[in-house]
Amino acid sequence: MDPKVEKFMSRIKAKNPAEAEFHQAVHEVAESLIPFIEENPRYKHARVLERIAEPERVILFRVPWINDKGEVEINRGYRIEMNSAIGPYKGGLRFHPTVNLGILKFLAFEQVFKNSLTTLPMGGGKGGSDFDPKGKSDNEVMRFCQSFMTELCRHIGPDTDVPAGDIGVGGREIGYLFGQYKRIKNEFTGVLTGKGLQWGGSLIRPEATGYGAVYFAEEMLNSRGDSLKGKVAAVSGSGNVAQFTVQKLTEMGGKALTMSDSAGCIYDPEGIDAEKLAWIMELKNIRRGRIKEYAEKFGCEYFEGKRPWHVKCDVAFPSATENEIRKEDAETLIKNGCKVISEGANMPSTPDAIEVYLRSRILYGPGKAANAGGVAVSGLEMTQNSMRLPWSREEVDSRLHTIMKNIHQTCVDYGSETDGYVNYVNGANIGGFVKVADAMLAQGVV
Ligand code: NDP
Ligand code: 2IT
Repeated sequence: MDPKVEKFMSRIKAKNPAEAEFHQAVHEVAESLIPFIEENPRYKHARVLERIAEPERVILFRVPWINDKGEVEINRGYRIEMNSAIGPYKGGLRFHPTVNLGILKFLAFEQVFKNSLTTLPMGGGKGGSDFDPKGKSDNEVMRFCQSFMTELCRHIGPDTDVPAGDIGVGGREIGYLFGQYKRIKNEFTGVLTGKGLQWGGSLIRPEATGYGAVYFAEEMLNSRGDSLKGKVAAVSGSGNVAQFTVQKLTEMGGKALTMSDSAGCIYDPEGIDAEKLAWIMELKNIRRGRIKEYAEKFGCEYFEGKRPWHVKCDVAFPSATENEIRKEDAETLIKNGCKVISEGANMPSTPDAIEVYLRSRILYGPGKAANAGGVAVSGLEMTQNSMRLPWSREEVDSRLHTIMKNIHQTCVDYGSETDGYVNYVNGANIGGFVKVADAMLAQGVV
């Protein structure tokens, strides 16, 4: 390891003990940025990287609520306000039992660079709770959301901090959160994104992350004179990001062979076409069932407890959660001919899996670039809310497409190596850093 990176990381670890995912995210960025900062001493003298790695504010609170049996339950709520140099804090809320401070700090840290890459004026933040929506009734979810927002509402606002969805937080939760915010503040504002279309939401926001990850894969392939047409893909997850990845991939002439959830994965060699996807959307978004039921319904294989990386594919779209592709999975993917990884999820590949991709010179689009379409359309939702004027589906989709092309170009500009190989990790980290760092320099030591 570069001794400068090692020294920087030992301070981060000492200051943020027991936050493994945060260390992992910061380490990856430090490896790209420390050599760049050595060549650009203005960032070094102002200690910009050290400041970026320290949240501007962390809010941690009790979320008490009453379940359907009349018992009191207590969860923990968080909001990490990471960086506001280029706009209000912006980023999702995650409700999942694994949520802790280190996970949300890694997500907030990634969000700062991602939001900068979109070119829109958004700072970085993330929040959530260890609340598990699985198996809870609608009423329980509503009471939890109301209690969560009763505290969160004093910290957020349309010009201060604008949360959205992430794992376990979709249209239903955003509705309950928005209702409670409006009730307490007596204000109808764009304080959350991912809202319903009748009350300030944007067309294409639900689709945006998955569509964006597919547009990004297409851009990477185009750079090598290829395209997604006729390609077969392994997709993990079966939530928001995975569903719209499969939809757009199919529209663009590719075929998704797999989807998964936390219990296992399905493998459908015929491909998950539009009709089967509609069935999955009903299963996951309305009935809230398990992906295993797909195998029973359509008569294909189901692998209990497995992720889909053993399946032969041209492209992989990890779209479930962090660290879901390990070194051995990366080696299997490459051995089976996979040439493109476009990350819909945040940090789905472990550092040694990323090493395998880069050594193999495949097209690897890291999450902060490839999944930026979601927050980009959140930014467009904020714009429409400010104008009090909604855009058409075509307008939003074409802006999303342009943003993904621009992010790709930024990665090429900052990540091209002497032999022409594009290291999208360096490209995204440096490309995302420059705008935030220059804003921090201009605004003084704050
Ligand atoms: P959803 O809650 O809609 O879906 C999550 C999916 O991933 C489900 O299929 C879930 O399975 C699976 N999953 C979640 N946690 C685990 C786990 N620990 N192990 C195995 N499978 C798991 O979330 P999203 O689709 O919104 O988010 C997916 C990923 O995309 C996350 O990494 C998120 O941070 C990232 N992302 C999301 C954006 C958005 O706009 N929503 C934007 C950018 C990134 P199960 O139902 O069994 O839990
Ligand atoms: O990780 C992410 O970029 C998101 N969950 C979306 C954030 C947002 O504000 O739309």
